[in-house]
Amino acid sequence: MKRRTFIKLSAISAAGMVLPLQLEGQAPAKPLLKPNTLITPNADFYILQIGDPAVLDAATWRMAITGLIEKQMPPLRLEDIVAMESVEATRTLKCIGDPIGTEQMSNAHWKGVRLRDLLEKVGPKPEAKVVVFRCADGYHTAIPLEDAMREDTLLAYEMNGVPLPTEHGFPIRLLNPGHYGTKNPKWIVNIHLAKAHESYWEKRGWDPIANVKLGTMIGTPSEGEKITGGKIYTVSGAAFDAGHHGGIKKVEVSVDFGQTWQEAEIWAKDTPLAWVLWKWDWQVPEEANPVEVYARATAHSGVTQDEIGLELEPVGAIPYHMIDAAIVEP
Ligand SMILES: Nc1nc2c(c(=O)[nH]1)N[C@H]1C(S)=C(S)[C@@H](COP(=O)(O)O)O[C@H]1N2
Ligand SMILES: [Mo]
Repeated sequence: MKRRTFIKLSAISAAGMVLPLQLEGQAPAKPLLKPNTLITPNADFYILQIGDPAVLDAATWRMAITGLIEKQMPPLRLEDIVAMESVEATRTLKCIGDPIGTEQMSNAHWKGVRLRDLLEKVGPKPEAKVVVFRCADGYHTAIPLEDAMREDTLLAYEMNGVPLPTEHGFPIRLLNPGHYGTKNPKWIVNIHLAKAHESYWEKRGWDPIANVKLGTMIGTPSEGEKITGGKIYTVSGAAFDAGHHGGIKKVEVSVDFGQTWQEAEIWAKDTPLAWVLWKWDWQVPEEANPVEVYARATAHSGVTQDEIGLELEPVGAIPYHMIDAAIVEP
């Protein structure tokens, strides 16, 4: 943009007119919305595990299905899985240990196979109650057989159009809808059917069910951000219920300590198994002041996020996200 044009637009903006955001400044240093894409690029997707990522070789990797099964099958190779009927889905992952509103939530487009298609080949015995996943890094976790047989429980081998990156579980990880990251094991080397199993994190006190709780994160503003008074500022973020309450119906923002709430615009969404992205244009008051920005989600079932409270560890947080920021003079 020519400098003269820029000055002119800035002047209009300072007078309080609503300008398209992209015209407000030259090459803004940070995105105006956060998240700013429905699909998180692989390079930005959060990464979390108990140790170092396991580095596996597709040529030698094998995954055996063992335990309470009717029919033995030779350990599977990656090409056996890729040869099966594939499914694609957009899915959000969120960490159970995520303090309210931090960065440990991302969304990708995945390709894989239905876990149940594999389990049907071996035939779980009637006494099998859980499916245990053993991973190359020593991690292990179990899910109820009932969940494993759901149509949308997937073993993924692609993430955003490329083979699963090493950090995200190459060659195979589980995508277990409705459940926190703990129940989405990476680098799987064995699927074992059993009567019961105590998983890695359960041994350390975390919720064995790990159902994702209704939640919202505020991406902009960030903690401590200085917001210019007298202008439009776009408050933005993501909300997710993992399908437990029918998906996100609306997101509201408060900049007056929760006295009044303004409905945000949901500008990107997929199925309830993916987050929704929202934004709200705030006409920031002129006067310099500290400000708190809150955001809360309401799901289609009618449930709304609670007022600020304690984090409900170890079952995952539900109280709404709150950002401390400051309005500063232009
Ligand atoms: N093998 C293995 N899988 C794992 C973990 C792990 O430590 N080892 N951590 C889990 C946790 S706690 C989370 S939040 C997600 C994170 O997945 P990501 O790194 O692809 O975002 O992986 C899950 N799967
Ligand atoms: Mo996690």
